[in-house]
Amino acid sequence: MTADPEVLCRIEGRVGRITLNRPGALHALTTNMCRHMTDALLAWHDDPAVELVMFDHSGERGFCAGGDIRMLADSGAGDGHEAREFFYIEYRLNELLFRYPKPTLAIMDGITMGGGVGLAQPCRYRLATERTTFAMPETGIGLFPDVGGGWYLSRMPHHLGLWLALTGARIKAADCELLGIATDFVETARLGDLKAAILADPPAVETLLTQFEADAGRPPLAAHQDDIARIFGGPGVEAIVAALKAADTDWARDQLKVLATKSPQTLKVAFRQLQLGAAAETFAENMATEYCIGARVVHRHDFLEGVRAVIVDKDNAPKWNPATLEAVSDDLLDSIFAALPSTEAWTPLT
Ligand code: QUE
Repeated sequence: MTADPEVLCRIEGRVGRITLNRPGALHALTTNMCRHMTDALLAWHDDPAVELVMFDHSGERGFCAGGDIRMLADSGAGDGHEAREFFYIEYRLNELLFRYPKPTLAIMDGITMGGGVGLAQPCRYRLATERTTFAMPETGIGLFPDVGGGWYLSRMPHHLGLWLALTGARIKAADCELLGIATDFVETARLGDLKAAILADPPAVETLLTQFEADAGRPPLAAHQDDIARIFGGPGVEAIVAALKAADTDWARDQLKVLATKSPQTLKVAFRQLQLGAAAETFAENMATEYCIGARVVHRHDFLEGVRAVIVDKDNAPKWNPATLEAVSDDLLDSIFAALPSTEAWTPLT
């Protein structure tokens, strides 16, 4: 380990504790961070000294903003090897967590987006605080809502997961509870005491969460869930846009404005991804599909342009190509979703 590791994996008491430690980049995940977390989880898998795994972050500024997308874009502009390697390792970690045999807990205190969602959602206990901001913002950079989005988002009630995927909406703790994204709400100020209590007595985690649980308040999304259920239950992205136009409400106009800023290609990719994810029989099957998508979209214009506009130049004015939903053909989508040769396909850890 270097003097300042990007992720800290150690045993404290009877808890395997993983602390994201890349505060300068909002703990955005690198390939090496994913490798280290995987190694720790494999080492703890059959170690009786570890009774629970806890994910948290160092510093103040949020749990995890996503992945190292500058690296992904640099790689995608070339041969894409590093980008595919990142997805391969990250998705193996996501899938390992999904079927991990010990209780797992993630503390989503602050920004929890993209790659951070992939760590938190497979955990049994998912804590939100008043500082939690959750989103899958990838349609805004021409990527796609990966790390299991096809599985989790398509299983949320009332098509709310598709709404999250397409709009990239940021939601707070009460909405996270409404959608099942968070299992518990705890005030940030009490997290230190809660963590200490869990580290001291991991089998008591359920009791402790009940003791520390606070009220997240009313979920603002409840006011829109019927509209979302009706409109986002449409048969495709164009149908959803048409239904929003027909709805003729301030809320619907706001959704249209948001969707108009997103990559048309990614909107259609995400729609198909969630359809396939809903039908997937296993999480691993879903991740193999997402890996196909990832291997293709990192090379495409919209991802390179999205990262330029949002992350590099910060002009927030990406020029998408194709520029309209109508111009995103089924042939293009088929090429993005086509199975990889078996020697290149994603497989879960054994
Ligand atoms: C979509 C994304 C990401 C994003 C913004 C999007 C993402 C990501 C970051 C990010 C933010 C702040 C940082 C950083 C990365 O932003 O994945 O290093 O300091 O990691 O619209 O998918």
